[in-house]
Amino acid sequence: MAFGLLKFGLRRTYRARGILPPRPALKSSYDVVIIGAGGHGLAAAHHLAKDHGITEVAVLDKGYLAGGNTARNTAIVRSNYLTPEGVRFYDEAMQLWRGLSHELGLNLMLSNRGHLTLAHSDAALRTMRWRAEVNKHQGVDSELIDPGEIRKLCPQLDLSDEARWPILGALYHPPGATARHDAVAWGYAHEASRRGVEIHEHTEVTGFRREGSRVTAVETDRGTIHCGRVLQAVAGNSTRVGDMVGLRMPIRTVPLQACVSVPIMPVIDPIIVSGSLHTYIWQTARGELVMGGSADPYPGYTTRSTLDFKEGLMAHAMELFPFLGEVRLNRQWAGMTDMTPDFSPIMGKTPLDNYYIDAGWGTWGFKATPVCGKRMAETVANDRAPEIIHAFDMGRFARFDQVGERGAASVGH
Ligand code: PYC
Repeated sequence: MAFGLLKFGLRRTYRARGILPPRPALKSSYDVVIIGAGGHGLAAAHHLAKDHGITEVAVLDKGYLAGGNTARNTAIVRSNYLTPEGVRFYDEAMQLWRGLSHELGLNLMLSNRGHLTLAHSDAALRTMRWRAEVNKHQGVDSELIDPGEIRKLCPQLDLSDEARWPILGALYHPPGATARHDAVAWGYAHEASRRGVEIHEHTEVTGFRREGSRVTAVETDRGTIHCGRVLQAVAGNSTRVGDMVGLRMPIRTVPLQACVSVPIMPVIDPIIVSGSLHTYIWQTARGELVMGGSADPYPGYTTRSTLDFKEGLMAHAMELFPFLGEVRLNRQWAGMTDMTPDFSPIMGKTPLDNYYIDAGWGTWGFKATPVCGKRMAETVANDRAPEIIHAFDMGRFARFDQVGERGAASVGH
């Protein structure tokens, strides 16, 4: 048996497809340097090459491919936001998600399971109704449903009147889905590098050279790279890299924790969110329950897990699903979220001539990956932001023209 396996492994007939070619030598100049080899940076690289024919591109990352928030998020995709600008943007993301496995030639296991945001108070019901109306107005499928309909979708929820926070209704968003987050990064990386983009892991940006408002070179721990244009896509480190180039952004970085249970029988079909109870939960195809809640109450760059988070989350999760008292946890982890004052991202051009920004994603960077990649590539290629991201420009804070999305959050901040 062992010999047979070895023979099979050494045979060239079934060679495993590597995601990336071996790392090339770092060149002294590129047309575009992308800082950050997470989902967004890789998606932008893919679209620069595929849609705009720009392939002299280096994607740099101080760590390994998708080792930041791309691998740490909880893989939920949805478009049931609160503002027309947000709904339109995430709806384009949902359209792209639907064709993405095909586009990248990799099964991203997009699983359309529906998304329920529970309301436990009249004020929450009002917000859900508001969201449903904005969603419908933008052509997005969302509606307010009552406890009877919630029971049909998720009979395991405690819908009794005796619950400490009885469930009064929910915003139901049938397109809500999950996707395999690591595969998203691998797919984009493979497609981008197949077209000539270079991906340089373990290459840390240490500074920039500027001539006036133009960035002429990116300094790294592997040498200086002269650049035509630079795109920054470093979720969780946006202000640190921004400071190096001289860009100040109204961003506060906060750890966000999550955890996963041991696999159990299939019990929960939709994604369940309770903003008031700071809890969300869904079940993977393997049977694990993926759970999360509030961002940590203090800013910081740590990705350590805390007992405090686990205790708080579990107390609330058991109010929704009392059977969780019998379920063991398997793993707990954290990512870093860049919060803006209005809970919307910052995308587009910057006061620097050739430096573009993709930042401030808070708790929803993963779901925006395909649309952000496509639209940021367009911005970099044309030196002009497309209409769909105009509302998210950096200048909105100075104009007092914010895009308030706090009411659409699944996790408390
Ligand atoms: O916005 O759906 C969401 C979400 C879940 C976890 C973090 N963000």
